Amino acid sequence: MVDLDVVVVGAGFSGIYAVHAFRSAGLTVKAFEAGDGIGGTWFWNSYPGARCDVESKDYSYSFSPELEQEWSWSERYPAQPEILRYLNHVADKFDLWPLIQLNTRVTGASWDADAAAWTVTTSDGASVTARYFVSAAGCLSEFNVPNLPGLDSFEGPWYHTSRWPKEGVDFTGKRVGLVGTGSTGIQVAPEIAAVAEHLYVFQRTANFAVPNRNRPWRQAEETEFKARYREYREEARQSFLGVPITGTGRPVLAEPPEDVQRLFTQRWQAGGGMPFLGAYTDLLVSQEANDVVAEFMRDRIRETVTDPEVAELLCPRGYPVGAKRLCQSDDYYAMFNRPNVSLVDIRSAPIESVYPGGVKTTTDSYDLDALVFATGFDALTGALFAMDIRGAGGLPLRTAWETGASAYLGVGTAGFPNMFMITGPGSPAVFSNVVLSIEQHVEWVRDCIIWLRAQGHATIEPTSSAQDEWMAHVSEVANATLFPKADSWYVGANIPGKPRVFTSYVGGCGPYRAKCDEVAAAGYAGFALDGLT
Ligand code: N01
Repeated sequence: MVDLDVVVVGAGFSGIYAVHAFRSAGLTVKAFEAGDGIGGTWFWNSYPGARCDVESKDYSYSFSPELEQEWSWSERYPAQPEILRYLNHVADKFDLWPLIQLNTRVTGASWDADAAAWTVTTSDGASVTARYFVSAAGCLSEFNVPNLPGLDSFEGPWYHTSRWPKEGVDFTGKRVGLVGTGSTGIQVAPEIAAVAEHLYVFQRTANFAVPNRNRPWRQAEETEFKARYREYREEARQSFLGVPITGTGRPVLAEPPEDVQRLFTQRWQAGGGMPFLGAYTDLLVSQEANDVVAEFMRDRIRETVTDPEVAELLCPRGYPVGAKRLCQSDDYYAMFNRPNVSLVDIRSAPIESVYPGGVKTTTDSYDLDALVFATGFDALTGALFAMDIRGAGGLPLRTAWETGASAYLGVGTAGFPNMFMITGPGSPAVFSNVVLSIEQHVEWVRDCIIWLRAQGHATIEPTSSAQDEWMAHVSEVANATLFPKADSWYVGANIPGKPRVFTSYVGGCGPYRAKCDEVAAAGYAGFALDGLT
């Protein structure tokens, strides 16, 4: 006797929609969530300044026209507290709370071939069995703190942005060190600088950031937009990024330079990263084209930051724009004009150690009262490896993916029957408006389970050959772009010892959706059913 049809790991955007979709399809389902609230990324990353870089009208569920009509976003880009309120509203509206167990981490899951079911163990010492095991644990969940000698001896408090104290932190009058200048560091820095006595930004790699131009979402604009929401969502589903973007459709290298400057200036003034990189067709595939946009952006930094030496240090070099996630901020670069902010170059003089009163680099010491790490995540695989997942024959997922993650369409992996991943490796998730990707994955998995039941199949798993073929395609598409060309979490370069593999599908959401639909229409081609190929 199996307890449930489906166990879902996590109650972020993915898990919340998964429990709703599965229950609506008549399946018994339960989600386990480690946090004491729902929201996933938006629950944990409550640091000051946390805000989504996808517009609120896009970064929201599309599955319920009623929900999208009744919910009003207050700003163009939603801040973390508002997204969390939205997700709690969704859970209330669709009565999802009975399906979610909070404060419970999934510690392991193992496949029992005889029972054709998963046994899932949780941090409260309990276990439950289910026909299907669905990880909705997120791509950026396992946070990463650098292994700095002496960190234990630091006398002040230290924080990782992804585990921010819910009661907040008061940096007033404090000397604060911030390590990390990715999307998170760039958001939190101006907030700390506004109150701290002094902020030291320890920069290993300078990052590109475009302005947000965040502003309130006006009532008239909202009403007008909501009148064509359905049409817009359909366009988004078929689009490349999950957000319809209008580009010129032409390569930048074929354009007169003054036209290029005019268009980039317009898009810089309008704000947002996607329209900027989507302006021309070759920006993410040709280094020469990418250099044009990089130089435009470096010019904006030089124009903003008054100290030319600091400006030069802030100018990113050595990797293409977009190969690390393009950051968005209205005030990061200008923050360096404040007298209480110093930029510390830890590329040329790395951090050597932490001492009780501060941080020592190879050339200087910095006395600090508090330290903030915005040092990112063990992305894509970290949350999966944090659970002891064992597939057919007891094979640990860690072993199966020793040389890099591999999954068919990003939803399933060979040797792990009846296990699905929402936004897994090999999917376009992190290169898209992830909410639309999540909906597509969840609906595909839901339809697959319904089909399996209707056809009387007990198990499904990808064949190794279909998986290898898909991952070869993922690599081929990625290698035709500049995306793999930076040391970023996209390739696992931020985690010492992690295999360097680019596992995201950058062929676009629309084509990916079409491929998934084609596989389903062909009776789940590339999957073995009931253990048979
Ligand atoms: O993490 P990151 P993040 N010593 O990995 C540095 C999403 N997100 O949390 O570049 C010194 O990008 C590291 O330096 P380097 C978004 O998808 C979205 O900022 O490796 N420094 C880098 O500067 C994003 O991409 C939003 O040389 C060390 C930083 O820490 C993803 O989350 C907001 C170090 C890590 O940058 C992750 O962003 C926030 C070390 N040992 C996040 N280790 C929005 O929607 C790492 N670093 C706006």
